[in-house]
Order: sequence, then C-alpha cells, then structure tokens
Amino acid sequence: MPGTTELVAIFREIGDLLDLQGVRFKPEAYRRAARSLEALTEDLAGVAARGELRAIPGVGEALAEKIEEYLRTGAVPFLDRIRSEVPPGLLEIMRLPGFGPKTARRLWVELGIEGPGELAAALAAHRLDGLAGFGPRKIALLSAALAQVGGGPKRRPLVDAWRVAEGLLAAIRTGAPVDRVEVAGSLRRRRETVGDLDILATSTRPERVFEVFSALPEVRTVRMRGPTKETVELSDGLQVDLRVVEPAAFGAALQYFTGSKDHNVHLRSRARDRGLKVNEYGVFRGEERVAGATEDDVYAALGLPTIPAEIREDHGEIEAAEAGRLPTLVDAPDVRGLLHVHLERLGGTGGLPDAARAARRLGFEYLGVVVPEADGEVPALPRPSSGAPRIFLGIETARFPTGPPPGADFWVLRPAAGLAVPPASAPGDAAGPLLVAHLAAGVDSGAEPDRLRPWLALAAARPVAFEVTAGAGSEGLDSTFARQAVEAGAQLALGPGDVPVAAWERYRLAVGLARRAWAAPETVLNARPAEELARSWAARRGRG
Ligand code: DGT
Ligand code: CA
Ligand code: CA
Repeated sequence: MPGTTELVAIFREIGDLLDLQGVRFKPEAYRRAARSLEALTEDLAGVAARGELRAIPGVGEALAEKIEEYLRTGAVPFLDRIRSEVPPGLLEIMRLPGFGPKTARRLWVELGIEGPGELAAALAAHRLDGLAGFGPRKIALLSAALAQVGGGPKRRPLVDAWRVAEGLLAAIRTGAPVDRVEVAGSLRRRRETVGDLDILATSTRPERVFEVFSALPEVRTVRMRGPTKETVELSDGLQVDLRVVEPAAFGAALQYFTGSKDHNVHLRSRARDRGLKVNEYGVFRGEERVAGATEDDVYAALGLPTIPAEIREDHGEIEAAEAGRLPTLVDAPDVRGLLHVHLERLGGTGGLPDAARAARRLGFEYLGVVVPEADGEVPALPRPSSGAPRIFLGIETARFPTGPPPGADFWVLRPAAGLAVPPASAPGDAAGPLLVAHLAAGVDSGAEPDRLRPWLALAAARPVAFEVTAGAGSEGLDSTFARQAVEAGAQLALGPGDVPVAAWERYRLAVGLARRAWAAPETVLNARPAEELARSWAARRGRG
C-alpha cells in the first residue's frame, strides 16, 4: 500500500529524529504506529473516513491528527520541524550500516560530531578510542561504512527537491524585491536526483534579496555571500545557490546554470566554430554581446532552436536541433487523465467524488480507477454514466494476465519481484490492454539493465504501457529506461504515484521525466482522448 508506505517512512523518520534528540518513549510510539500501519490490510483513507483511525493499535490522538493531516495535504509538517532541529549530517551518520539513532546521538552529545566529515576526522584522530561501547571492532566497522558512503552529502530524489524549491521560490517572490525568479540546474532538467538547488533572479537590489533569503526559516547557515551570489545550507542539509543577475544577461545565466555541464561544453565548442563566445553573461562576437536577455536569443545566436531543458544532457539533442529534428515533447497540458488511481488510498474522506473534483480542477477528462484482483471475482465498482471525468476501470494483478480483464477496461500489472517476463513470442495481446506499474520497485535500470531487458523485448512484441511516476528511483522508472522503452515501442502512462489527492499536482514531475525520455505526446497513453482510449481498449478486449 504505497500511499501508506510513504506515511510509514515518515513515522519511522520521526521516530529516529526523536531518538536523536534524546526524547524518551515517543520514538517507540511512532515506530509502533508505523508497524501497525504497515500491517493494515485495509486502506488508511477508508479507516479515516469511518473515524476509526484511533482504533488502530498504537494510534492515539496526536498520531491520528498527523495521519489526517497527511491524507489531506500529502505532508506531515511536524517532520520538517524536527528535521530542522537536528544537524542533517547526523541523519547521514545514523543511516550508516551498523549505526542507529542511539549511536549517532552519543557521537553528537559526547564528541560534538555533527556529520560524516567530522566523524571521519574523529576516527583519523583516534578520538573514539577508549569511548565506552566503541571497541576496536566497532570502530573498524564504522570506518568501513564511512568509506563506503564517501562521507559526502547525498543527492535528493527529484520530488523532495521540487517541494523544497517550490516553497523557496514562493517565499522569494513574495518577500524580496525581485522581478524574475526561476529555478535552474538539475531540478529544471528534472533529473531523477538533485545535488543542490540553483535559483536565478533579477533585481536592482541584490543585497536586499540575499538578506530576505537568508532570513527564511528553512535556511540554516549562510555559507558564502558575494555581490551576485549567495550559497546557503537549508535545515535538511540541502545546499542552495541563489544568483542575482542583470536582466540583459538573464537568459544567458538561465541557459548556463541549467546545464548540464556536458551540454554546455558541446554548445561552447559549437560557438567557437562560429567565431562566437558563450558564457553566463551572453553570447559574444568579440566584445559585442549579440544575445543574453532570453534563452531563445542565446540558442538562436548559435543557429539553434531552443532545446527543452529536460533533454540538455549532450545525448544527441544538439545534433537533433541542428538537423531540425528536435522531437515535440509531451507537456503537462497534453495529459488528459490519470490511469492508476486507487480510490481506497486517495486520502481525504470523499472517495470518488473527491477524486472527480481533483480531476476537474486539474483539467482531466478521465480517471482510471484501479482495484486489486479478487480471486477471479469481478469487483463491484462505481461507474458514473455521465459527467466529467469519465471513469475507466482497471484491475491490478501480480501475474501476467491470460485473458481480458473481467468487467473492466484494462489490466494494471504490478509485477512481483522475480516475475518472469513471458517470451516475446507469447500471444500476449489477447490478454487485453496492459499497463505495467511499479516496475522499478527494487530495480534500478542504471545498475541492473539485465533485469529490465526482457521488458523491452515485451514492449517490442506487444502493446504495453509502462507507468512513470514522480518518484523516480526506488518506486518509479527513471528516464533512461523510459527512453529505451519508448524506442522499443512502449507507451508511457504518467501519474503522480500513489499519493493523496492533494498531491496529484506531482504528475507534472512524471511529465518532466517523460520529457527527459524524449517522449512525444503520441507515446503517452494518458495523453489520448477518452474516446480514443475507450475505442481501442474495447477493440482489444474483443479480440481477447
Ligand atoms: P547537481 O546540482 O549535481 O544535481 O547538478 P547541476 O547540473 O545542477 O550542477 P551544478 O549545481 O553543479 O551547476 C549548475 C549548472 O551550472 C550546471 O548544470 C552547468 C553549470 N556549470 C557549473 N559548473 C560548470 C562548469 O565548470 N562548466 C560548465 N560548462 N558549466 C558549469
Ligand atoms: Ca544544482
Ligand atoms: Ca549549484
């Protein structure tokens, strides 16, 4: 139950943070609640709707309120608050293999160690030797664990970085004297993970912008401040570079700091061939600035159409632009509906009416309501006959279907770990429309290409759609696999992941990942009009 899964992870982290703070009893209460939620066979939103959250073992008043808040908003602000009270490096220490919150807390309280770097220094200086409970064996384990993670700061999942950035941008826009504010860097390219945030602004009063920025509650320390740039560390350890540039150079700066570095290097060599120079201030012919105010101007000065930020990785996009063959990429407004909605996990209390309202708010024409397979029985489902959004029905299964979905429009295959992919020669299409979701659970396409190769063969052999969600990495597909899948002939289905209705806006991140995969609107299943989906699905069910 992944909607619940996120909440379980949140409760576990709260437990750990409270342990780090030396709070007694409460951490175990959060962990106990996390275990109960995990063991829940029924869905959380359903329990909440009946007002029975407090009957879940370990869930008292305070926790019930946090669950309700999560179901309503998709977040638990208490987590952000206590995260800001603990040195972020301590969390990294706590997550080292063989460590836990209690050990991390001792290092903090007894030795003042606040991060992996300091721990490494303390180990090198033998400061742990002789400390009760830190025998030679434990110290050796520590050193090994530390060496493994490199002691450096971790990259964030895209969705986390995006949430933080949205908050910062809004605060800067309302509180600081800025004209334009945009996010650049890997976040703008919608890379699956983000190292640090890069924000660009124009203003006539940069000092004032930096003052406002560094006073934001999220900011923990100012690392560096110059006339045009400030670098800060947020309370969760994320670093942010904020740059203020003049309007005449805004486009050039946006282009430069969006990267990627490889894309920029390629672009610069192209400029040199044309007797031009590109940097973060503009495109220059000798001393003369020939472009800089907008990104369009910068690319035009280099004889290129503007390349979408998501594909600026030097993976052939400059050659494609040169040849006039840049793909038209899918965009958020192309998405006409969501195809993987679990009513029982939606959060809030309203079930289908709530989902329908959210769908209308986001401009969706349809929703694919998905229910788990129930031992061959046809699940009883609401299917409103008129009005928007139109409802399609999906049945979620863990095995490859062998026939059409009984009483429904399509199958959602949620492959169990180790599920063998049928040979490409199997007559799979007779089984009806197939959407493969959660494929990446435990599969990292970068690390394990072999595990995904059979799925590419499947895509080449029969119609299939792979789900791409906002949470690339552990739970969702990354864009590298998505690009291979599209090239193999698969469709993509874009969605927010299994999150409360309030967080459905995150489907936009899935769109970003699809754009990184060079996906055109035609390759996105839920960019098709409802009528067309209905017709093609009915035809394929008929054949089965
Ligand atoms: P990240 O932060 O590791 O997720 O990735 P980026 O791409 O955001 O990298 P970052 O923050 O180091 O720098 C932002 C952009 O600035 C980067 O994508 C390209 C540009 N940039 C930074 N350093 C260099 C450089 O040495 N050469 C070139 N050509 N571009 C650079
Ligand atoms: Ca960055
Ligand atoms: Ca940066």
